Amino acid sequence: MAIIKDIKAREIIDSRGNPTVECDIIFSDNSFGRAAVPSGASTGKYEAIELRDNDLKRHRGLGVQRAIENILSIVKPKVLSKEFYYFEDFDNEIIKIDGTNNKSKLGANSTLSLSLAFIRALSVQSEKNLYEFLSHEKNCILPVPMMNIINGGSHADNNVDIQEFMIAPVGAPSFVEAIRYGCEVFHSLKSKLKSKGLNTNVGDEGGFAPDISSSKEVIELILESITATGLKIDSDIVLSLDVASTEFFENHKYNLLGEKKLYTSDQMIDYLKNLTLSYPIYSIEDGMSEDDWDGWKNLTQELGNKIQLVGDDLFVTNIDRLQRGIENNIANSILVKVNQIGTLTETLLTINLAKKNNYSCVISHRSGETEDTTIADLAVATASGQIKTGSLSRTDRTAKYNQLLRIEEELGQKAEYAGKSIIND
Ligand code: 2PG
Ligand code: MG
Repeated sequence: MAIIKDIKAREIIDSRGNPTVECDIIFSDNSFGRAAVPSGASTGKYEAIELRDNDLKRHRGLGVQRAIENILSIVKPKVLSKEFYYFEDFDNEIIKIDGTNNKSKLGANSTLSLSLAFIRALSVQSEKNLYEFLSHEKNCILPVPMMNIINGGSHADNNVDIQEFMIAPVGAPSFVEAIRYGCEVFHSLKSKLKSKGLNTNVGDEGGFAPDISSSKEVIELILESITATGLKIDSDIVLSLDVASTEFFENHKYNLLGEKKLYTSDQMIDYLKNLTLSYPIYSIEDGMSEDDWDGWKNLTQELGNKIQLVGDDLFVTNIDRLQRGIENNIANSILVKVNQIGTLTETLLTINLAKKNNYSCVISHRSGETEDTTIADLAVATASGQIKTGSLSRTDRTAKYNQLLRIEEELGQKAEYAGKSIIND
């Protein structure tokens, strides 16, 4: 049982130099939990509301002092000294205080920081690691990392249309080896880019961000880099994409500026289908836009039994949107981002619905991140089998991979790497 003795909240800085919310919760027995909130760039329009101050005199309007004030003046007086048995009780109290269906009163940045700080304090109180405390699974599954080694779209200042080109080391025997595969390919790719006179600076998620207008060319380069390390395409590493197509969906057309192509929904599906026929791509996220349900339906009919089709902007970790997807046979996988919905409890309900309906779950970071590693524990606790948390550079990304390395070490023989089990065949 938890009684909250104190709550603190502060403005900290995320990986893009923007303010975000950090919250501390202290129980009467001094158990302490701290959590910080991430922030997206290619946000879906159906996400819970991230409250910003819009005061142009501070942080270009991006300050989060109002969200912090909501924690301290609205939530704190209502939860202080109250008894909570389960974290769901605490989250439901916050959901009730907010009272809206998109967290627009308190801000999802304030509700999430409270929710995650609370669960952290609870796990400390029970003297368990977070993944252990949260887990109801028999198996301790370490997720396959989808490592985003080329950044494009709204995460980089280049002309690459597709937002994320990721490698997934499904053939590695363990998580630690999966990370080694990723690092070796990352460095191999860097040398390749250098040798071609291409830029090796990195984008928001720590992947390289060269100017290469053709997606096929990007993929070829990644495949060459894999081969150069001695690792095998397909048996060791497969590819995954986050097209983030909502970002370039205008007037019912997909406007690929880098490729200089303006596609209808059907043409976009053909384009994606061609990529999957030519390359070892096992997963495509947001191949279609958040409002193009017909396009999504056709894409699922065309590719849904061959590859994983992940809904990010489409589902926004929202149980109602996922339910609509399930009823209409749309997509077969969901991207899970805690800040899209604003509490851990709601996130877990969405994951449960996905699992019950054989939709896979990919636990995900945001492009704006902090040193908070909660999603690493969440991926193991839910046995989701997949995580995407950026490239093999930048501490905001590697912090999550490093946490998973620690978890694997601690689990020892009990740890099972998801590996090829995630591939749809
Ligand atoms: C995505 C995410 C994370 P953002 O689209 O999947 O990679 O990007 O956080 O900018 O929405
Ligand atoms: Mg996405």
